[in-house]
Amino acid sequence: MNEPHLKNSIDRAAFYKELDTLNLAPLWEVLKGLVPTDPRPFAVPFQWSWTTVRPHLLAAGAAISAEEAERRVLVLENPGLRGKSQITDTLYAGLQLILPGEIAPAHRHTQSALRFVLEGEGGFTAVSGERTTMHRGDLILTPYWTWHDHGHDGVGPVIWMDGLDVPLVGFLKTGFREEHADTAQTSSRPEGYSEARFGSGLLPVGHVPGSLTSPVFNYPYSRTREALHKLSQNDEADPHFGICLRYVNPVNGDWVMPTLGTSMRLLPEGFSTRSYRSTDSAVFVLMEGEAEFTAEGQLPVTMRPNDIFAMPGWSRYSIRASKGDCVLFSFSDRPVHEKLGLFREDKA
Ligand code: GTQ
Repeated sequence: MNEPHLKNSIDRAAFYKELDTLNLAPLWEVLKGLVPTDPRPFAVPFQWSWTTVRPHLLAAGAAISAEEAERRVLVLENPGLRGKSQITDTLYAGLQLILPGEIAPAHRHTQSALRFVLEGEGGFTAVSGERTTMHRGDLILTPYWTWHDHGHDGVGPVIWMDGLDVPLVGFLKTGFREEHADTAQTSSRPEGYSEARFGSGLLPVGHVPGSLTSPVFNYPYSRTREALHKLSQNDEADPHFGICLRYVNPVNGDWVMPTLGTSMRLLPEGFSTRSYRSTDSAVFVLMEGEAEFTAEGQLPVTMRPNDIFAMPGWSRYSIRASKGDCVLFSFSDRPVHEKLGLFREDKA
């Protein structure tokens, strides 16, 4: 063989083949892709319409029980990531259905999960021995490695969106899961205990956090909504975010979970946000009003209540409150970007 230091003097194809047999590869063939000039998500901006999806979720209720399924969920699969159970390059989201009398059995896993409630009354989640009742618009947390089961004491279907950091935990190969010995946990504390202890602007003196997740595990919509409306009577809407509040871990002021950040915004009727992009990818759920989402390279789409929109990282978008005051929930992987010094935003 020729001496490799004599540049361009050897047959490159044969050389690469020889490298390949040794589990070696030339960086210069892939460098620009490995270290891109800017982020290139596989995910595309995409909307799921509630009126289209809901009947199929109810059909899943006829196809399988919550107990057999363990979690009866239709995964929201981004068209750019089919077959991977991902709504964006870093996030998982699904729509979960529970019917009266059913139990989604207790388990725990290292993935962090949030529930954003969309429909129904009487559903509940139990986390670490405490139940919380679900109402539309509530944000409920199941911190990593905590036992949780879901149930339903009321009538009619209960539906919520699950948001998890499954792709992130999968990439890090840090996924663990256990099934609980009992289908449902027994309550060890009364409902409302965590709210009294951590969610009333008060903290127990000497509290030592046992987790990176907020100990407030239900952030009720009634309070979030009231806060936004009160602010909207006084404050100017931010040009990029409108009236926007993030959910906070009262123990440390951080986002509610180490990997997932959540916020709720109000856009007054007719308000248009200025064009924005950031490195984190996000999932939006419209709560009230109607909004027109315009994402880079796409025609505007109309979002109606309970519609869901996936926004890949570093994609430009703007949002217009096209009918009524618009209330919009979102979650994203921003806390991870911030902790790693990778968060960037670009405000036009
Ligand atoms: O409710 O625990 O959508 O473990 C995916 C995985 C929901 C849950 C999902 C889960 C759950």
